[in-house]
Amino acid sequence: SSETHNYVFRSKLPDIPISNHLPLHTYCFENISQFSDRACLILGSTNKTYSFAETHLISQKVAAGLSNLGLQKGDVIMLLLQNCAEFVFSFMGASMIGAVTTTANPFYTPAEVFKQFNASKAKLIITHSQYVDKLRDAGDNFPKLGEDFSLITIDDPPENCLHFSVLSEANETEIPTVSIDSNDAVALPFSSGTTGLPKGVVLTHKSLITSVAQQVDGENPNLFLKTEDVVLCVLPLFHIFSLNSVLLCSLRAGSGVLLMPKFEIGALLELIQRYRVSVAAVVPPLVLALAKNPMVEGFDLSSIRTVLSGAAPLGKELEQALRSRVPQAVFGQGYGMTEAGPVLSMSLAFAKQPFQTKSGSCGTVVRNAELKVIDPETGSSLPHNQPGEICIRGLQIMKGYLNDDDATATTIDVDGWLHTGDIGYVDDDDEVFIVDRVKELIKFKGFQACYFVPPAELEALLVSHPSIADAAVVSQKDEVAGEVPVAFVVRSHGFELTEEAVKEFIAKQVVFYKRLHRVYFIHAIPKSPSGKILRKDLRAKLATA
Ligand code: AYL
Repeated sequence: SSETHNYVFRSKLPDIPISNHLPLHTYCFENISQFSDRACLILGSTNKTYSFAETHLISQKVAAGLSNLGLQKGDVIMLLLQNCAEFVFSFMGASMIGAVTTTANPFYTPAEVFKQFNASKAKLIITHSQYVDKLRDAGDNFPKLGEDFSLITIDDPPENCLHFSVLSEANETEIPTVSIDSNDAVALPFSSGTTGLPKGVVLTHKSLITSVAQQVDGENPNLFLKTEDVVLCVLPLFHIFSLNSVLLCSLRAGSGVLLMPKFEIGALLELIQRYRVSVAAVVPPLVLALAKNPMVEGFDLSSIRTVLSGAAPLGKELEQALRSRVPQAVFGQGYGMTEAGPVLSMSLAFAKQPFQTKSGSCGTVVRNAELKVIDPETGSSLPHNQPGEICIRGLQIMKGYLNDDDATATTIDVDGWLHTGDIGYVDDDDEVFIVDRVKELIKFKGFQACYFVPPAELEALLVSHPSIADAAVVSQKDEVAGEVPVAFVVRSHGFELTEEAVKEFIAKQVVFYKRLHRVYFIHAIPKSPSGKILRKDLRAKLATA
């Protein structure tokens, strides 16, 4: 048609003024005089706590210590840490001298660590002593400890490593004066890379402040956090979900953060009960554990008032199962992407004056931002209820990929819209629903037409089966159809289940082209730390099957 509409979706909350001219640490600690003696960081494993005033002071000491070691504005430090207080001090301390933090998974192999280390040109790695051996003499092609980089450990330092006290015991009055521009980088996470090669995502002071403010600032914050809240931090801080929506949002709002170094269901339940956790940020695999593990019955989870799930699709059945375990809690989703700063939409059920929301929704676009859904073929924007590629625009999105202008240009268009690669729609109540991720769709070539099979839909059906603990669906090459869906299934403990039974269970519920062609039983579904199914690994299994 000759008529061109411009359909742009906005939050139901009004825009607010955002202090995004400040450096990130100034913004995060802006209000601490109101709650300086309250617990800021709570260490689940040792019961130790740091107040807001202590957290601020130690971060300043670390800033001075980094500067003493020669770190300057624009330099990069790498954190290879499980969740711990030193993570927070290092990240905030680096911000204070205008340095940038790149975060990596401590379980990475040396090759993975050094790939990111080289790409980000990091000068320093802060880690635990248990990971030092694998970084030492990793091979001829890798940087050399002492020559190319220094290592700091937060526990007893092995030979040639420094102890974290060189940072945390420095004199805070010796922080150099630096002038920080709001467009300077402060964080350099690497995008999850389940669909391509990992790339550095440049997040500036302005992007992160804007994102945090969109969540927790204003008269009626989208994500209402109180100073009395204890926010669960079991998701890894090296991933942007936890770094932004748990840590930075809690610092800004004055909520306590309960740090857990790793996920273990018994310890998690015990800590929720002991510290009366009130806000829990979770990913679908954690929802699965909380919804299905029989141990949950033995603990008091009545303190939880908010459960925020994000980072991967969550089936309605699983959501329902969790709701019945924590009936007093408000449940909702956030939808984010590292490149988007990260939050695009969040449930308005979490607002101070909450809105009614629907099950399965990923929330409403955050305030001070614009969201549109485009037709992947024509690029034109689509109205309510029509699925297409989700795009987002606002000051929160990344500056770009590190040293990769081509990739940046294909992701952020000339008008400033970031293209997510996710397929979704916005319903009549302005709630966002993710249908699937473009690259994960299975393309089934039928006789009359080409059908797209969303794996997430079949996965949700599979895990609703009482004998199925977890499942993943990927495409397998097929002579006739091009690609067909096949499933990897984890049986619930002690249950018998045949391939035929699983196929029939699905076939009863879906159109012909969504039927499973094969079912493979495995012990666990491979997932990234943020809970995304590693489809590439599963496809690789198929190739060798
Ligand atoms: P990355 N439902 C479905 N898919 C999702 C959702 C969701 N709620 N959230 C994220 N994804 C997928 O970079 C989607 O495909 O960041 C998206 O493109 O590891 C991809 O994950 C991005 O993966 C929050 C809430 C952050 C969520 C996040 C997600 C960060 C994940 C902060 O408050």
